[in-house]
Amino acid sequence: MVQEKVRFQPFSGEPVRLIDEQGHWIAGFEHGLPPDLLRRFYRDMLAARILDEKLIILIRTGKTSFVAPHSGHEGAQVGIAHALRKGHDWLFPYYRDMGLMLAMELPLVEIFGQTLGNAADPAKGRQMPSHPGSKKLNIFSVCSAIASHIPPAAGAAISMKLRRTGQVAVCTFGDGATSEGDWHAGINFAAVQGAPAVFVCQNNRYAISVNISRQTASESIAIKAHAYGIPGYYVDGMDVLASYFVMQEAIERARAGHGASLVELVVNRFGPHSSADDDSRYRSREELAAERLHDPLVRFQRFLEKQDLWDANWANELGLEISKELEAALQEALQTGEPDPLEMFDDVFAARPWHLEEQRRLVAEELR
Ligand SMILES: Cc1ncc(C[n+]2csc(CCOP(=O)(O)OP(=O)(O)O)c2C)c(N)n1
Repeated sequence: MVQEKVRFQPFSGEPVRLIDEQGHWIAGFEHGLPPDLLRRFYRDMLAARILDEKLIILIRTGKTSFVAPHSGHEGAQVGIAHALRKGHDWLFPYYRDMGLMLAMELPLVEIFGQTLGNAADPAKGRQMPSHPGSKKLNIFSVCSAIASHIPPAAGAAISMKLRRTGQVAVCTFGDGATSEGDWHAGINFAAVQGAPAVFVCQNNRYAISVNISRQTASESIAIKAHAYGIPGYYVDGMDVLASYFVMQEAIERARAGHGASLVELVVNRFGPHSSADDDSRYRSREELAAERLHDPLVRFQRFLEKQDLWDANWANELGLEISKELEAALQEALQTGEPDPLEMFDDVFAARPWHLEEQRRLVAEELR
């Protein structure tokens, strides 16, 4: 039950911030991260931003039916991805996590296949867009019903503890999820069982049009952890290194046998809730413009610049390289074509029951 470093105190009044708006490192410890890793964080954040723009184009050109923009969440999502052990720990994500999927190295063709709902989609087009998952990478398939993935994440963590697998279950969600019964039941269960789970709220202060002030009377989301007897970390999620280091501490704390925790990463949602939303009806353009001044990418760029790890030429080249990679993956996914409609009868039951067999026969006849 040994945990190496304890750097962060739960329930801080101010959010944990390690890089200020001007890009200065303001923590009381050395980050000790190699230049390659720092640049990798930047690459993943930039790729997430470019992916977001590309997904919006897919909506506008009618190639997909749903997108939940993640711009503004890049620092939080890249921090989470690099803090867990990829392919070993389990991730229980939510629909705004496409930047997280990218940083988790979910293959780009799968990301686009899932978005298009075509034959490149491991779920064979049977999920809603922006609802990926990966058996190979231990990524639980996104659930549309808000917070319904919290109890399964708690259950997985309890199983990891009983089986002593050394894994951790990391579960992400928005502030709106914290008003669901599943959220409280799941966190309470994981907490009382001392399970290795980290529950991560990407608090963008909106649940579609509902502002956080109408969501909860608590002074923060993190403070709710008090009620379950676990630590609650309050973090500036626009700071990729604060997100990374706090997540790493919470994950390694869980892995060392000290139980669950709650991490609140405070972020901004730069886009509308989804492609089906017009946020100008409930959020002033002035408010949005003010939020955009606190761009997580710009802050991290300033930090890198101070260490001679960033220049405009390098960043432009990187942007072009990422755009090309994304376009190539999109074209590859597009070429796989539509999934076979008969596949909708597969994978639910080990042996197909008679009534599905009958329906499958009728559909096959219709298709002929
Ligand atoms: C149980 C349930 N109720 C309502 C909805 C409709 N719905 C979809 S997204 C959403 C807002 C969730 O907001 P939040 O959890 O803050 O995450 P964000 O979208 O802001 O990242 C709602 C109410 C749903 N999917 N499931």
